Amino acid sequence: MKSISTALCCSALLAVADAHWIFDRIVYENKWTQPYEYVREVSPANVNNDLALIYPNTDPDSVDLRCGRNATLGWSQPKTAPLNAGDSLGFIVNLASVAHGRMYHPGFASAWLSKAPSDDLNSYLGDGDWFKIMSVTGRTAQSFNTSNPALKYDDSKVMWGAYNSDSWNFTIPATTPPGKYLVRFEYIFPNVDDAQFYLGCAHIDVKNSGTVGTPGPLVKIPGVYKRGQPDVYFSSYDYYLSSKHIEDFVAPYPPVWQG
Ligand SMILES: *[C@@H]1O[C@H](CO)[C@@H](O)[C@H](O)[C@H]1NC(C)=O
Ligand SMILES: *[C@@H]1O[C@H](CO)[C@@H](O)[C@H](O)[C@H]1NC(C)=O
Ligand SMILES: *[C@@H]1O[C@H](CO)[C@@H](O)[C@H](O)[C@H]1NC(C)=O
Ligand SMILES: [Cu+2]
Repeated sequence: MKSISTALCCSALLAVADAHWIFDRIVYENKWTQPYEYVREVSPANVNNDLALIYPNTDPDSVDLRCGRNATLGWSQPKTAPLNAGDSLGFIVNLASVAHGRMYHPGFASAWLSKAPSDDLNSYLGDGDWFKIMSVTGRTAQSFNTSNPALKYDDSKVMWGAYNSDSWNFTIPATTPPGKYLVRFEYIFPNVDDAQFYLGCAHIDVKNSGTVGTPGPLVKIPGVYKRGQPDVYFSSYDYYLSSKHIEDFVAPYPPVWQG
């Protein structure tokens, strides 16, 4: 009996840990770049196992909510990607995750920008203003193809648009003011108790010789979420099992800047 319950305990624990990931690469000029080439490197969690690197953040008040664990500075000195306002960019799930390089949990994703006060992105703490430039809740044309009849998909999960994708692409708004920015990708696996935040930040240099807008609303990270707020701390199954519809789910504040 004892050995059976031990086996159950540990394989279950492993399955949970397996389900984590980080965003370690960007899609730049339509190509998959290398891990940490443009993305700030993160540090493993202080837990004694191999999957510590991809352990998610569950503390909405932590500075690690900005760019991942120990990544408020660009200590790994990633490259800065020059691009034009209006160009597309993407973030990619790390391959080493046992989640097989995919966003394994049902949930919702977003992308954000914060302009550095100087030209030195590595020293920018990300403690300035942030605005949201993309939000995906339900399925879009970019969501993974579920129509292969040989594969059985869980309807309660595939209704979330970025679920099971290996990457997600978006556009830097056409009227983004020029400058050096942190671009942040966030995937939230909502939970009643401990919502999980999956994060990554890359360094970009936005050129814009055309019309320049006024980004907003502006928020601070951390500060943008409060533990227990109902649009983060809920069960993703609520939108499947109850009369709620995914189309009615409104991602947490702030709304996307329509620049
Ligand atoms: C994002 O763009 C890259 C490069 O074109 C592509 O390989 C990838 O499949 C795209 N991701 C999605 C989810 O469509
Ligand atoms: C955390 O970041 C600092 C730079 O701020 C770096 O020197 C250190 O190696 C990092 N810690 C870990 C555990 O990687
Ligand atoms: C999705 O997959 C189905 C079956 O595998 C295929 O027939 C269809 O063309 C695919 N759709 C897209 C948009 O790739
Ligand atoms: Cu997980």
